Amino acid sequence: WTPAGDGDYQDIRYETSGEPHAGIAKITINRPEVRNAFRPQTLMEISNALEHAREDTSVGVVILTGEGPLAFCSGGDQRVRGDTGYLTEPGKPAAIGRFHVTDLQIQIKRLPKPVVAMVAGYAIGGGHVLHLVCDLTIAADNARFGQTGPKVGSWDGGFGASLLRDLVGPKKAKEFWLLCRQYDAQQALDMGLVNTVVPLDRLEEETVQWCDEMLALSPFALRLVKSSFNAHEDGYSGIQQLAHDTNLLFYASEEAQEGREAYKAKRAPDFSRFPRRP
Ligand code: 2NE
Repeated sequence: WTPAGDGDYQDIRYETSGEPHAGIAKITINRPEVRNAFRPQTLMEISNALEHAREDTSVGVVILTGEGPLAFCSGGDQRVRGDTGYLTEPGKPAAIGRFHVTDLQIQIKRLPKPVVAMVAGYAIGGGHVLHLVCDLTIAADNARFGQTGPKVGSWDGGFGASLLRDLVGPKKAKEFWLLCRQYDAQQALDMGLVNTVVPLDRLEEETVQWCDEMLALSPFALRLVKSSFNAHEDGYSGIQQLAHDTNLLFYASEEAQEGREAYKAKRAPDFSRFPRRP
């Protein structure tokens, strides 16, 4: 793994893979002293790294993970939780809170490349929702999953409810939120919450193998697969994404180019040579 991106991250590491596994970007939440809880800075850095991964045409798949074997992510850092959201400058009396994680969840879902959650240890609270919004989850056998919101006076009624419900069904999803229990890796696999469970010492090897398999496939087909799922889940915004993804392909056609060339040449477009497909 080679450091990449802006390079001056405080809360994360952003790295890209080399041969023979080139094409993978890895974002690691690096706050193991708080079980990789996120503060606004963490989320802004992940967002920045995702933007790098998106723009980097050598990257085909992104891994999101947490530093160390104890936690993927334990959600919002409760030490910087203010009365109006999470604070960027917790010491300041006039600090205004926000939920930066909302934008990040959407960014992960919209990223036109697969994002794989590589989970060792706890994926809890907002950290659990982060794995939900990833496209795939590879869990180590020590992984533990759960929501804690109602214990700490919070909840995520967006993706934390809807995606969880899609994955495990409404009764089980409500159990997560109404009881705040934790579930081990095997239970998570049995309920369809994760894609596979592997021994902790094989977690990265297995995740990289899954990434390599995706990297061998058509990148544009993967992009459309991802946006097809969003079209179903995200209403008009999801349809918009899929529509513009297909527009990318249409722009490459002579038919679309005839419209552009005619406009630039200030002449009427001639679409007569293009078939009206059955
Ligand atoms: C994750 C869990 C289950 C781990 O337990 P354990 O026993 O392995 O570790 P421990 O001792 O609890 O934690 C180690 C250190 O990390 C800190 C702890 O306070 C402790 O610090 P020290 O005592 O060593 O100083 N730590 C862990 N999680 C933290 C957190 N989220 N914020 C700040 N410090 C944290 C266990 O630690 C746990 O249950 N953690 C809390 C999980 C939680 O409730 N997260 C917030 C949910 S709300 C949320 O994420 C959210 C939302 O609902 C809506 C929008 C945005 C965010």
